[in-house]
Amino acid sequence: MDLLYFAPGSASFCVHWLLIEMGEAHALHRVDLAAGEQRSADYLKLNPAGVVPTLVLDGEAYNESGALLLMLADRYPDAGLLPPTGTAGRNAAYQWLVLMANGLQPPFRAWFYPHEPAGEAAKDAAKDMARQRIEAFFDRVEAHLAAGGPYLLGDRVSAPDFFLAMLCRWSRNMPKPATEWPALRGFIDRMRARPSFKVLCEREGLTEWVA
Ligand SMILES: N[C@@H](CCC(=O)N[C@@H](CS)C(=O)NCC(=O)O)C(=O)O
Repeated sequence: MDLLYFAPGSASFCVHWLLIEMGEAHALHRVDLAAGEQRSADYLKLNPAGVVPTLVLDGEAYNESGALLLMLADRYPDAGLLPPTGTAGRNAAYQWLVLMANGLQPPFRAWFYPHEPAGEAAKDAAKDMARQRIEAFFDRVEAHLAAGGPYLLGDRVSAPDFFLAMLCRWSRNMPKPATEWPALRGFIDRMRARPSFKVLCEREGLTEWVA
């Protein structure tokens, strides 16, 4: 059975969500981030970066939430969460996932771990830069969704949407949360309305940013 190492509300959120959305049986291991379990010798064997998520498929451990979404969509094609290989839709799915993993997730990491880019003394500057990069990215997604939404690939939900919704949720306590962009707000409301989202929040014990 697929096994997900997760921590509530973290980067594992979108992977857990997809497993629930697809209705696939899976086991969960909750990683105690506060206790530093992610840096234990046993966990580092599964995830050398010492972060969640890790997904174990057929006995192999895999890392990187964006990549895990693609693996799951390929593994369970009946869920229809990626367009067929070689089509423009599939190309757009790769583009958006890599774009978000490169351009949106890293400034969130800097926002939540502001000492990492340049040390404790530069935390405020790191947060300010992170906020600007996140807002600029939301501007870009807003224009895209307004022109061709309501989802990233148009009228059908796909794996990258679960990644985007997770990242939007991370902005909920920022000065300008994703819900302040109108097309993004519509997207967020659609994603929050999915029955799988309710189940996910219940399973992870989350009460914030629940529809
Ligand atoms: N790019 C990685 C990022 C993973 C990541 O930064 N996870 C955070 C939680 S959102 C984590 O495990 N933090 C604990 C730590 O860094 O000690 C992914 O998407 O899988």
